[in-house]
Amino acid sequence: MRDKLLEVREKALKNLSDVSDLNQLDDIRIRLLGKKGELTSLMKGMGKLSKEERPAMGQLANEVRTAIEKEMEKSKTRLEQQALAYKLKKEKIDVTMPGKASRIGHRHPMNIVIEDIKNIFIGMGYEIAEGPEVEDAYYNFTALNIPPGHTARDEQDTFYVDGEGDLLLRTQTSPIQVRVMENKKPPIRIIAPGRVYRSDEVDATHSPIFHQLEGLVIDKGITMGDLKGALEVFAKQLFGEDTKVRFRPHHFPFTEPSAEMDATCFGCGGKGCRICKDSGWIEMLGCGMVHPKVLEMSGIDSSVYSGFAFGMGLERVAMQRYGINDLRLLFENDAKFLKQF
Ligand code: 2U9
Repeated sequence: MRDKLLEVREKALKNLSDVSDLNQLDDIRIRLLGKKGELTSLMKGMGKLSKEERPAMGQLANEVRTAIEKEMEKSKTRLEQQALAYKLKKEKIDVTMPGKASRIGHRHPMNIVIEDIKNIFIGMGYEIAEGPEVEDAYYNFTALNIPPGHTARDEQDTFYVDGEGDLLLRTQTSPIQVRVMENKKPPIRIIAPGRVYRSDEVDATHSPIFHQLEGLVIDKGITMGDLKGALEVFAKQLFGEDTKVRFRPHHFPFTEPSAEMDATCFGCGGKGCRICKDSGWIEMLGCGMVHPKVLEMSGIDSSVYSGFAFGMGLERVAMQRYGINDLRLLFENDAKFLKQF
Protein backbone atom coordinates (compact mmCIF):
# COMPACT_ATOMS: atom_id res chain seq x y z
CA MET A 1 0.00 0.00 0.00
CA ARG A 2 2.74 2.42 1.00
CA ASP A 3 4.66 1.80 -2.24
CA LYS A 4 1.53 2.26 -4.28
CA LEU A 5 0.74 5.56 -2.58
CA LEU A 6 4.26 6.85 -3.17
CA GLU A 7 4.14 5.69 -6.77
CA VAL A 8 0.83 7.52 -7.34
CA ARG A 9 2.31 10.69 -5.85
CA GLU A 10 5.46 10.53 -7.96
CA LYS A 11 3.56 9.90 -11.18
CA ALA A 12 1.01 12.60 -10.40
CA LEU A 13 3.60 15.24 -9.62
CA LYS A 14 5.47 14.43 -12.83
CA ASN A 15 2.29 14.56 -14.94
CA LEU A 16 1.25 17.83 -13.33
CA SER A 17 4.55 19.52 -14.07
CA ASP A 18 4.18 18.52 -17.75
CA VAL A 19 0.54 19.54 -18.14
CA SER A 20 0.01 22.17 -20.88
CA ASP A 21 -3.68 23.05 -20.85
CA LEU A 22 -6.63 23.28 -18.48
CA ASN A 23 -8.51 20.37 -20.09
CA GLN A 24 -5.54 18.08 -19.52
CA LEU A 25 -5.41 19.23 -15.91
CA ASP A 26 -9.05 18.32 -15.46
CA ASP A 27 -8.45 14.86 -16.96
CA ILE A 28 -5.65 14.27 -14.44
CA ARG A 29 -7.88 15.38 -11.55
CA ILE A 30 -10.59 12.92 -12.58
CA ARG A 31 -8.07 10.10 -13.12
CA LEU A 32 -6.59 10.54 -9.63
CA LEU A 33 -9.22 12.07 -7.38
CA GLY A 34 -12.48 11.30 -9.18
CA LYS A 35 -14.99 8.75 -7.83
CA LYS A 36 -13.15 5.94 -9.56
CA GLY A 37 -9.77 7.68 -9.49
CA GLU A 38 -6.52 5.91 -8.57
CA LEU A 39 -6.04 7.59 -5.20
CA THR A 40 -9.75 7.35 -4.32
CA SER A 41 -9.66 3.58 -5.00
CA LEU A 42 -6.54 3.18 -2.87
CA MET A 43 -8.18 5.04 0.00
CA LYS A 44 -11.26 2.90 -0.33
CA GLY A 45 -8.95 -0.17 0.10
CA MET A 46 -7.81 1.09 3.51
CA GLY A 47 -10.53 -0.98 5.21
CA LYS A 48 -8.71 -4.16 4.25
CA LEU A 49 -5.57 -3.17 6.19
CA SER A 50 -4.83 -4.35 9.71
CA LYS A 51 -5.70 -2.06 12.61
CA GLU A 52 -2.00 -1.38 13.23
CA GLU A 53 -1.21 -0.42 9.66
CA ARG A 54 -4.29 1.77 9.08
CA PRO A 55 -3.35 5.03 10.97
CA ALA A 56 0.06 5.37 9.29
CA MET A 57 -1.33 4.56 5.84
CA GLY A 58 -4.27 6.86 6.39
CA GLN A 59 -1.94 9.71 7.27
CA LEU A 60 0.27 8.99 4.25
CA ALA A 61 -2.75 8.84 1.94
CA ASN A 62 -3.89 12.23 3.22
CA GLU A 63 -0.42 13.72 2.72
CA VAL A 64 -0.31 12.38 -0.84
CA ARG A 65 -3.76 13.82 -1.57
CA THR A 66 -2.80 17.23 -0.12
CA ALA A 67 0.45 17.27 -2.10
CA ILE A 68 -1.39 16.43 -5.32
CA GLU A 69 -4.07 19.05 -4.69
CA LYS A 70 -1.46 21.72 -3.97
CA GLU A 71 0.38 20.89 -7.17
CA MET A 72 -2.88 20.98 -9.11
CA GLU A 73 -3.65 24.43 -7.78
CA LYS A 74 -0.18 25.63 -8.81
CA SER A 75 -0.57 24.19 -12.32
CA LYS A 76 -4.01 25.75 -12.64
CA THR A 77 -2.68 29.20 -11.70
CA ARG A 78 0.22 28.80 -14.14
CA LEU A 79 -2.08 27.72 -17.00
CA GLU A 80 -4.58 30.50 -16.35
CA GLN A 81 -1.83 33.10 -16.39
CA GLN A 82 -0.49 31.67 -19.64
CA ALA A 83 -3.97 31.75 -21.20
CA LEU A 84 -4.50 35.37 -20.12
CA ALA A 85 -1.10 36.47 -21.43
CA TYR A 86 -1.89 34.81 -24.79
CA LYS A 87 -5.30 36.45 -24.98
CA LEU A 88 -3.90 39.91 -24.15
CA LYS A 89 -1.27 39.54 -26.83
CA LYS A 90 -3.73 38.33 -29.45
CA GLU A 91 -6.39 40.96 -28.73
CA LYS A 92 -4.01 43.89 -28.55
CA ILE A 93 -5.61 47.09 -29.96
CA ASP A 94 -3.55 49.49 -31.99
CA VAL A 95 -4.94 52.81 -30.82
CA THR A 96 -2.85 54.64 -33.41
CA MET A 97 -4.78 53.06 -36.34
CA PRO A 98 -6.88 55.66 -38.21
CA GLY A 99 -10.59 55.44 -37.28
CA LYS A 100 -13.57 55.24 -39.63
CA ALA A 101 -14.66 58.79 -40.47
CA SER A 102 -18.38 59.28 -39.76
CA ARG A 103 -20.29 61.11 -42.47
CA ILE A 104 -21.49 64.53 -41.38
CA GLY A 105 -24.91 65.61 -42.60
CA HIS A 106 -25.97 69.14 -43.49
CA ARG A 107 -29.00 71.38 -43.67
CA HIS A 108 -31.89 70.60 -46.03
CA PRO A 109 -32.06 73.12 -48.93
CA MET A 110 -35.41 74.37 -47.56
CA ASN A 111 -33.81 75.11 -44.20
CA ILE A 112 -30.91 76.92 -45.89
CA VAL A 113 -33.42 79.19 -47.70
CA ILE A 114 -35.57 79.73 -44.56
CA GLU A 115 -32.54 80.61 -42.43
CA ASP A 116 -31.09 82.97 -45.06
CA ILE A 117 -34.38 84.87 -45.35
CA LYS A 118 -34.88 84.95 -41.58
CA ASN A 119 -31.40 86.40 -41.13
CA ILE A 120 -32.06 89.17 -43.66
CA PHE A 121 -35.19 90.27 -41.77
CA ILE A 122 -33.56 89.85 -38.35
CA GLY A 123 -30.90 92.24 -39.66
CA MET A 124 -33.68 94.77 -40.36
CA GLY A 125 -35.02 94.48 -36.80
CA TYR A 126 -37.88 92.02 -37.37
CA GLU A 127 -38.82 89.43 -34.74
CA ILE A 128 -39.78 85.83 -35.53
CA ALA A 129 -43.33 84.77 -34.62
CA GLU A 130 -44.77 81.27 -34.52
CA GLY A 131 -48.24 79.75 -34.19
CA PRO A 132 -50.21 76.49 -34.32
CA GLU A 133 -50.52 74.45 -37.53
CA VAL A 134 -54.00 73.28 -36.48
CA GLU A 135 -55.94 76.54 -36.54
CA ASP A 136 -59.33 78.02 -35.88
CA ALA A 137 -61.22 78.90 -39.08
CA TYR A 138 -61.62 82.36 -37.52
CA TYR A 139 -57.85 83.06 -37.44
CA ASN A 140 -57.14 81.38 -40.79
CA PHE A 141 -59.97 83.06 -42.73
CA THR A 142 -62.50 85.32 -40.99
CA ALA A 143 -59.99 87.61 -39.27
CA LEU A 144 -58.25 88.04 -42.64
CA ASN A 145 -61.37 89.42 -44.28
CA ILE A 146 -62.34 86.03 -45.71
CA PRO A 147 -65.77 85.45 -44.08
CA PRO A 148 -67.72 82.16 -44.40
CA GLY A 149 -68.88 81.73 -48.00
CA HIS A 150 -66.02 83.83 -49.50
CA THR A 151 -64.60 82.29 -52.67
CA ALA A 152 -61.08 82.39 -51.22
CA ARG A 153 -62.15 79.61 -48.82
CA ASP A 154 -62.74 77.33 -51.83
CA GLU A 155 -59.48 78.33 -53.51
CA GLN A 156 -57.65 77.51 -50.28
CA ASP A 157 -59.41 74.22 -49.51
CA THR A 158 -57.64 72.41 -46.70
CA PHE A 159 -57.94 69.49 -44.26
CA TYR A 160 -60.68 70.04 -41.70
CA VAL A 161 -59.92 68.44 -38.35
CA ASP A 162 -63.46 68.52 -36.93
CA GLY A 163 -66.92 67.97 -38.47
CA GLU A 164 -68.07 71.55 -37.88
CA GLY A 165 -65.56 73.28 -40.19
CA ASP A 166 -64.10 75.27 -37.27
CA LEU A 167 -60.72 73.56 -36.91
CA LEU A 168 -58.39 73.14 -39.86
CA LEU A 169 -54.77 72.80 -40.96
CA ARG A 170 -53.74 76.41 -41.66
CA THR A 171 -53.60 77.35 -45.35
CA GLN A 172 -51.30 80.32 -44.78
CA THR A 173 -49.11 81.67 -41.97
CA SER A 174 -51.27 84.82 -41.71
CA PRO A 175 -53.17 83.55 -38.60
CA ILE A 176 -49.84 83.87 -36.75
CA GLN A 177 -49.86 87.61 -37.45
CA VAL A 178 -53.52 87.91 -36.42
CA ARG A 179 -52.65 86.35 -33.05
CA VAL A 180 -49.73 88.77 -32.63
CA MET A 181 -51.99 91.76 -33.44
CA GLU A 182 -54.49 90.60 -30.81
CA ASN A 183 -51.83 90.23 -28.14
CA LYS A 184 -49.31 92.98 -28.80
CA LYS A 185 -49.68 96.72 -29.20
CA PRO A 186 -47.94 98.37 -32.18
CA PRO A 187 -45.22 98.95 -33.18
CA ILE A 188 -45.20 95.41 -34.64
CA ARG A 189 -42.42 94.21 -36.91
CA ILE A 190 -42.49 90.42 -37.37
CA ILE A 191 -41.93 87.62 -39.83
CA ALA A 192 -43.86 84.36 -39.57
CA PRO A 193 -42.29 81.36 -41.31
CA GLY A 194 -43.91 77.92 -41.22
CA ARG A 195 -45.60 74.90 -42.79
CA VAL A 196 -48.98 75.41 -44.41
CA TYR A 197 -51.48 72.98 -45.94
CA ARG A 198 -53.81 72.85 -48.95
CA SER A 199 -56.02 70.05 -50.26
CA ASP A 200 -53.96 69.70 -53.46
CA GLU A 201 -52.89 66.70 -55.55
CA VAL A 202 -49.13 66.15 -55.63
CA ASP A 203 -47.37 67.04 -58.88
CA ALA A 204 -44.21 68.87 -59.99
CA THR A 205 -45.59 72.25 -58.83
CA HIS A 206 -48.18 71.33 -56.13
CA SER A 207 -47.97 69.77 -52.70
CA PRO A 208 -50.55 69.45 -49.89
CA ILE A 209 -47.84 70.77 -47.58
CA PHE A 210 -45.47 73.62 -48.30
CA HIS A 211 -43.73 76.51 -46.54
CA GLN A 212 -44.55 80.18 -46.41
CA LEU A 213 -42.90 83.17 -44.90
CA GLU A 214 -45.01 86.23 -44.24
CA GLY A 215 -44.18 89.58 -42.72
CA LEU A 216 -46.17 92.26 -40.96
CA VAL A 217 -45.22 95.80 -39.98
CA ILE A 218 -47.67 98.04 -38.10
CA ASP A 219 -46.99 101.47 -36.67
CA LYS A 220 -48.20 105.05 -36.90
CA GLY A 221 -47.66 106.51 -40.37
CA ILE A 222 -46.58 103.34 -42.23
CA THR A 223 -47.00 103.84 -45.99
CA MET A 224 -46.58 101.99 -49.27
CA GLY A 225 -43.18 103.73 -49.46
CA ASP A 226 -42.05 101.78 -46.35
CA LEU A 227 -43.28 98.56 -47.96
CA LYS A 228 -41.34 99.23 -51.16
CA GLY A 229 -38.18 100.22 -49.29
CA ALA A 230 -38.15 97.19 -46.99
CA LEU A 231 -38.88 94.68 -49.77
CA GLU A 232 -36.30 96.19 -52.13
CA VAL A 233 -33.62 95.87 -49.45
CA PHE A 234 -34.73 92.26 -48.90
CA ALA A 235 -34.49 91.43 -52.64
CA LYS A 236 -31.01 93.00 -52.90
CA GLN A 237 -29.75 91.05 -49.88
CA LEU A 238 -31.17 87.75 -51.16
CA PHE A 239 -30.18 88.06 -54.83
CA GLY A 240 -27.38 90.66 -54.89
CA GLU A 241 -26.93 94.45 -54.76
CA ASP A 242 -27.63 94.94 -58.49
CA THR A 243 -31.14 93.50 -58.17
CA LYS A 244 -34.03 95.77 -59.13
CA VAL A 245 -37.67 95.28 -58.19
CA ARG A 246 -41.03 96.14 -59.74
CA PHE A 247 -44.56 96.08 -58.35
CA ARG A 248 -47.67 94.94 -60.26
CA PRO A 249 -51.20 95.61 -58.94
CA HIS A 250 -52.93 92.54 -57.53
CA HIS A 251 -55.76 91.59 -55.20
CA PHE A 252 -55.77 89.92 -51.77
CA PRO A 253 -58.75 90.06 -49.37
CA PHE A 254 -56.48 91.07 -46.45
CA THR A 255 -54.56 93.93 -48.09
CA GLU A 256 -55.62 97.10 -49.90
CA PRO A 257 -53.97 98.16 -52.11
CA SER A 258 -52.25 94.87 -53.00
CA ALA A 259 -49.37 94.10 -55.31
CA GLU A 260 -47.00 91.41 -56.51
CA MET A 261 -43.28 92.09 -56.52
CA ASP A 262 -40.88 90.83 -59.18
CA ALA A 263 -37.09 91.03 -58.99
CA THR A 264 -34.62 91.13 -61.87
CA CYS A 265 -33.50 87.57 -62.54
CA PHE A 266 -30.43 86.57 -60.48
CA GLY A 267 -29.41 84.19 -63.29
CA CYS A 268 -29.08 86.73 -66.13
CA GLY A 269 -29.41 90.12 -64.40
CA GLY A 270 -32.51 90.89 -66.49
CA LYS A 271 -31.36 89.87 -69.99
CA GLY A 272 -33.50 86.72 -70.11
CA CYS A 273 -32.51 83.12 -69.42
CA ARG A 274 -33.89 79.67 -68.57
CA ILE A 275 -34.55 80.59 -64.89
CA CYS A 276 -36.79 83.58 -65.77
CA LYS A 277 -38.20 81.96 -68.92
CA ASP A 278 -36.58 84.75 -70.98
CA SER A 279 -38.59 87.51 -69.27
CA GLY A 280 -35.69 88.94 -67.24
CA TRP A 281 -37.94 89.01 -64.12
CA ILE A 282 -38.80 86.51 -61.44
CA GLU A 283 -41.93 86.63 -59.34
CA MET A 284 -40.91 86.95 -55.69
CA LEU A 285 -43.83 87.70 -53.39
CA GLY A 286 -47.24 89.21 -52.77
CA CYS A 287 -47.72 92.27 -50.60
CA GLY A 288 -49.94 95.18 -49.71
CA MET A 289 -51.17 97.63 -47.09
CA VAL A 290 -53.08 95.78 -44.34
CA HIS A 291 -56.82 96.19 -44.93
CA PRO A 292 -58.34 98.56 -42.29
CA LYS A 293 -61.02 95.93 -41.58
CA VAL A 294 -58.31 93.40 -40.73
CA LEU A 295 -56.68 95.86 -38.32
CA GLU A 296 -60.01 96.66 -36.65
CA MET A 297 -61.05 93.00 -36.25
CA SER A 298 -57.89 92.39 -34.20
CA GLY A 299 -58.42 95.47 -32.03
CA ILE A 300 -56.05 97.92 -33.75
CA ASP A 301 -57.42 101.44 -34.39
CA SER A 302 -57.07 101.97 -38.15
CA SER A 303 -57.43 105.74 -37.78
CA VAL A 304 -54.19 105.78 -35.75
CA TYR A 305 -52.20 102.87 -37.16
CA SER A 306 -51.44 101.49 -40.60
CA GLY A 307 -49.24 98.69 -41.78
CA PHE A 308 -47.92 96.60 -44.63
CA ALA A 309 -47.74 92.83 -45.10
CA PHE A 310 -46.11 90.45 -47.53
CA GLY A 311 -45.98 86.73 -48.14
CA MET A 312 -43.97 84.28 -50.19
CA GLY A 313 -43.87 80.58 -50.94
CA LEU A 314 -40.47 79.25 -49.87
CA GLU A 315 -40.35 76.17 -52.08
CA ARG A 316 -40.46 78.46 -55.10
CA VAL A 317 -37.51 80.48 -53.76
CA ALA A 318 -35.51 77.24 -53.22
CA MET A 319 -36.44 75.90 -56.68
CA GLN A 320 -35.39 79.14 -58.37
CA ARG A 321 -32.18 79.45 -56.38
CA TYR A 322 -31.01 75.85 -56.91
CA GLY A 323 -32.55 75.20 -60.35
CA ILE A 324 -34.83 72.44 -59.03
CA ASN A 325 -37.56 71.59 -61.56
CA ASP A 326 -39.76 69.30 -59.46
CA LEU A 327 -41.24 70.29 -56.08
CA ARG A 328 -41.45 66.63 -55.01
CA LEU A 329 -37.66 66.44 -54.76
CA LEU A 330 -37.81 68.77 -51.76
CA PHE A 331 -40.06 66.38 -49.81
CA GLU A 332 -38.79 62.93 -50.80
CA ASN A 333 -35.55 63.16 -48.79
CA ASP A 334 -33.56 61.09 -51.26
CA ALA A 335 -30.00 61.31 -49.91
CA LYS A 336 -28.55 61.33 -53.45
CA PHE A 337 -30.51 64.52 -54.20
CA LEU A 338 -29.91 66.21 -50.84
CA LYS A 339 -26.15 65.58 -50.92
CA GLN A 340 -25.78 68.26 -53.61
CA PHE A 341 -26.59 71.23 -51.41
C1 2U9 B 1 -52.28 89.86 -41.83
C2 2U9 B 1 -52.51 90.81 -42.79
C3 2U9 B 1 -52.01 90.65 -44.06
C4 2U9 B 1 -49.94 88.43 -45.96
C5 2U9 B 1 -49.74 88.44 -47.43
C6 2U9 B 1 -49.44 87.72 -49.47
C7 2U9 B 1 -49.61 89.02 -49.73
C8 2U9 B 1 -49.18 86.70 -50.53
C9 2U9 B 1 -48.90 84.37 -51.03
C10 2U9 B 1 -47.60 84.31 -51.71
C11 2U9 B 1 -47.46 82.95 -52.34
C12 2U9 B 1 -48.98 83.10 -50.30
O1 2U9 B 1 -47.34 81.15 -50.56
S1 2U9 B 1 -48.27 81.87 -51.31
O2 2U9 B 1 -49.31 81.20 -51.94
N1 2U9 B 1 -49.07 85.45 -50.12
O3 2U9 B 1 -49.09 87.01 -51.67
N2 2U9 B 1 -49.50 87.38 -48.19
S2 2U9 B 1 -49.86 89.81 -48.31
O4 2U9 B 1 -50.81 89.42 -45.63
C13 2U9 B 1 -51.27 89.53 -44.37
C14 2U9 B 1 -51.04 88.59 -43.41
C15 2U9 B 1 -51.54 88.77 -42.14
C16 2U9 B 1 -52.83 90.03 -40.46
